[in-house]
Amino acid sequence: MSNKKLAEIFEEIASMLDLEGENRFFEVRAYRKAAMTVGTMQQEVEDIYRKGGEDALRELPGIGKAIASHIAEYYGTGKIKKYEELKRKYPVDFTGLTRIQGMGARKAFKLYKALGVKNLEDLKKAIEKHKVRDLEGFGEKSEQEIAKGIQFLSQGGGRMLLGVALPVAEAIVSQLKESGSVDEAIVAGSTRRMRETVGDLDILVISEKQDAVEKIITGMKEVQGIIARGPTKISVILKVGLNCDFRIIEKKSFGAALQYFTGSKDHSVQLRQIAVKKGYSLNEYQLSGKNGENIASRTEADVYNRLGLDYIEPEMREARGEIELALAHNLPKLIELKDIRGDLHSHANPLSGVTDKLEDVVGAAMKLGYEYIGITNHSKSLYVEKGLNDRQMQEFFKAVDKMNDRLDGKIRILKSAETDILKDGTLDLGKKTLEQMDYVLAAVHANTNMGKGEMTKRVVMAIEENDVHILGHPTGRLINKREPIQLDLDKVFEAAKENGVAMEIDAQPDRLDLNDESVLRARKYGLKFSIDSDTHWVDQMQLMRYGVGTARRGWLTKGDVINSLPLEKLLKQFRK
Ligand code: DGT
Ligand code: CA
Ligand code: CA
Repeated sequence: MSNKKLAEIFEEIASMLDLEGENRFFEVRAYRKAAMTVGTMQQEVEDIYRKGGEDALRELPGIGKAIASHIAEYYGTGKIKKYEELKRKYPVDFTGLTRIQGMGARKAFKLYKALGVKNLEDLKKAIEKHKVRDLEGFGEKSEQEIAKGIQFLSQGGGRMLLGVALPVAEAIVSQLKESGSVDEAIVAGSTRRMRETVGDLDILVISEKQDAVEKIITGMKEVQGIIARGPTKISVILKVGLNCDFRIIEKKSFGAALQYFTGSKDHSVQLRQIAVKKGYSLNEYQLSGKNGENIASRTEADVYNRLGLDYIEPEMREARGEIELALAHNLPKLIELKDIRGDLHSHANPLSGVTDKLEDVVGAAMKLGYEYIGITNHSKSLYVEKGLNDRQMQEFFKAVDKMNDRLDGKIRILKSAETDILKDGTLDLGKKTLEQMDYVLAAVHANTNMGKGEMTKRVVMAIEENDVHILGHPTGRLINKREPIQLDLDKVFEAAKENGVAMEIDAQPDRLDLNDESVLRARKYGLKFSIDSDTHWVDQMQLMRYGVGTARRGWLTKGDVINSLPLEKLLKQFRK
């Protein structure tokens, strides 16, 4: 059984315990953390359990004795008794319903008690009959917002987060490579382009042993079953709920095929038009000359170059003007993961009980070879995150100073905070606290329903009136879950440019905020960016690559990104 299912169960247990009353706070936290750990892990929890038992499970962050025994129970009996018992009392599909923006478990349970709504289908019907607006605590506006939320969900339906899909694709590719029956295997399609969500996986395989390849594919634990097979293509459905197309190709067509199946479709259409103008033709086998002769097919670079273009990185292939730049030999040199020298958004809140300890976060940053790690705990008004007040912040900074002394320059911990931007555009921490920081990261968290004018004023004010250095997750969106706050981004970019404030690209796979299109737009203002993992526990530091992918989709170079600077230069920039 998949990690995802297990994570959903823990998340539901947390929600139901939360409904049981205030005194379950710590239990709720524990199950939430377990859900996060399991839901974002690359390895299968089942494998860990089968190999190392409960002891191995307890080595994982946030998995204590009780939860380890639930996991064992689950893989032993297929059930978790505690979950089943709670579910009898709360027979509601919290997982499905809470995907709607603004719908927490509490609201969902209210709808169940009042209207018998158990799942999304029931809720849709209740809304069509306008039954929700008459409930206490809901009203007409709230009914409309729920309807909007449901629609928003259905538009994104079927596309999976890159952060979930890419690790699966990589696991499949490495099994193919290790099998000995293939010469090459590579991920293509939207996954290779690092699109924030993917419709299906596309994997190219060079092999002359089609039967062997098919056998390997059907034997993989990720694969649920075959949907279709032809002479060069096998389509399967994966257990994660995604389809995967395998294309088996010949070595000599590798470049042409990789170009074709990486897409995007619009990019490839433009490329073919260029071929046609030259009297050539281009398909998934080769670039053909006037007499049908093969003039390029082995590598992608050959194909682009023979058409008179420079090689275009996959992340840029979206028909957004990259073809013109490639023709003019004027493509930007995109930033790479190895250019990142530190992370400027991470959490290590000593009070939260959810985030990892400071020394663990710092240790993980050192393992990645970072020169610096900025710790940005939440500020006080975010009480659900146990945000720190001024005094607690200052105490935390003292602890950071001490640790910096001990570290003796091996890595530098930077003092900061994810300071809440309040409703009126002021910041949630005092001037004295702000002055003690190496830099200030500020972000909107509460009162997110403001209209566009008001919200823009709030954010612009925060940028102009304060010494802010980074605007954190500028739009607040959660992909397929929560719509962005209403913001006139051009006004924000202008103010940010004027005041030297960097825009964040938050690398959490469900955020990717700013998104690729907004990055592309912000880039025109000559703004700087900070690509951050927003780590809540150390495993998440690995998420940086999704932020870099988004930056590359927005055409950013190393020079555009402040956390590619060496420490001294970065600090100098912050002091300006
Ligand atoms: P997705 O799966 O919706 O996230 O997006 P893609 O880009 O992976 O699209 P998909 O899986 O339908 O096709 C994979 C690639 O194959 C696509 O990027 C370009 C190529 N392709 C598919 N259909 C066509 C087509 O009709 N014409 C051309 N030129 N290329 C196509
Ligand atoms: Ca695809
Ligand atoms: Ca496909």
